[in-house]
Amino acid sequence: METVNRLLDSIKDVGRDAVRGGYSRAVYTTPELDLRQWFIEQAQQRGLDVEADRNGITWAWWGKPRDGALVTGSHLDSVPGGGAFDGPLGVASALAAVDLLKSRGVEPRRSLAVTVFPEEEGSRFGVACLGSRLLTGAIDVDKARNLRDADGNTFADVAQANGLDPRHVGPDTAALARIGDFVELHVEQGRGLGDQGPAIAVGSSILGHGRWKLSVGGQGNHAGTTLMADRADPMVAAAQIVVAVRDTAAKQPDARATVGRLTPVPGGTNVIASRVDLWLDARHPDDAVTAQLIEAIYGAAREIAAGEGCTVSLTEESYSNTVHFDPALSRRIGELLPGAPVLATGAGHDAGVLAGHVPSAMLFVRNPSGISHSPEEYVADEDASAGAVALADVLEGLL
Ligand code: HGY
Ligand code: MN
Ligand code: MN
Repeated sequence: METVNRLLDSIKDVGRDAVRGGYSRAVYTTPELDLRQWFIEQAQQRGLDVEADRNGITWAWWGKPRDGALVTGSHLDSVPGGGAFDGPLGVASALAAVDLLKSRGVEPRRSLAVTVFPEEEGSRFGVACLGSRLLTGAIDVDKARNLRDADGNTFADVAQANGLDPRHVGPDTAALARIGDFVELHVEQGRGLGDQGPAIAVGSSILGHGRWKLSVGGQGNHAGTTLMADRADPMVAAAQIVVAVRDTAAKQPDARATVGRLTPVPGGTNVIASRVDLWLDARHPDDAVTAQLIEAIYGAAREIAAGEGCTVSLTEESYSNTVHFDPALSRRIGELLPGAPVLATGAGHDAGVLAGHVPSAMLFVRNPSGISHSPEEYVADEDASAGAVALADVLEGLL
């Protein structure tokens, strides 16, 4: 079995979710911490010097940590019930690529680092790419410190419990200066590569995307003693809002809008909820269109809520503009991977956050069904191997 597949196989039981299926590896939970330890051991076995920075980003160095290094990596955290490849494929491929470069006798002319970014999915604290946003200053540090998980734990407390000093998280110009070029390999989350032909594509851009929280307020009450005519049920309003989200986005070509998470409060079977929180993920290539989409959705939500005797509020939780990867770097990568198609992606990545600060690029590896953020996400062994070789070729060409 090729190295990259062997590496993925060695973590295949970490964080399995027996209820949802797939993997649940939220940042700073046991499965994700176990994967960090796995990464550190694998990197050290390759003679890489491992360090964690003040934002919890792990760097494994081949050569001295210095400015202008070539950096590659991805993330190890997952969405709830996620697939085996979203994140870990990029990390395992980077480790396998280091093996290939060493077996080729490559003597890097500049340092190379393999990095693991924490909380890329935003599954625990609600903001995607939290690690790279902190590194680049793309998130207000106080806002970050006060982000809370579902149990009410703040990011500051959880980070502190895991060895970080919350007073020191935030923009890190010294660490950022060490990134001369950043290349992230990732499973394709779509079917651009299809079933035939090249298994590896070069990324061109990332769709602008954001997350908003809608809170629908109603009158909590007893499910048995409250007549239907006497209700202000936020669950009924929320259900209509979910459909309105779909209907509004469906009218806007190329828009995507999803309500993937909905939490009734208090959430009892025999209780009319007093509040329903729902989270909206909306995306479009044109950031102005996304803004109009949110306006339209919020307008519809206000009308629906009023019709149900309820209220509704909307709060933006995070937003990332559409990003185009570095043209020169992407062109160079295209030369190193002749025939590789160029694909845009609708998924966010740390490479997208970094792209505003350092030359960044991405490689995508074929996922036959295109399904992701699901246990059905899949990469064939031979395509994963091809991805590791492609990454090694790119790194060799850039070193
Ligand atoms: O949500 C995204 O696009 C990414 O998978 N974090
Ligand atoms: Mn990912
Ligand atoms: Mn993802």
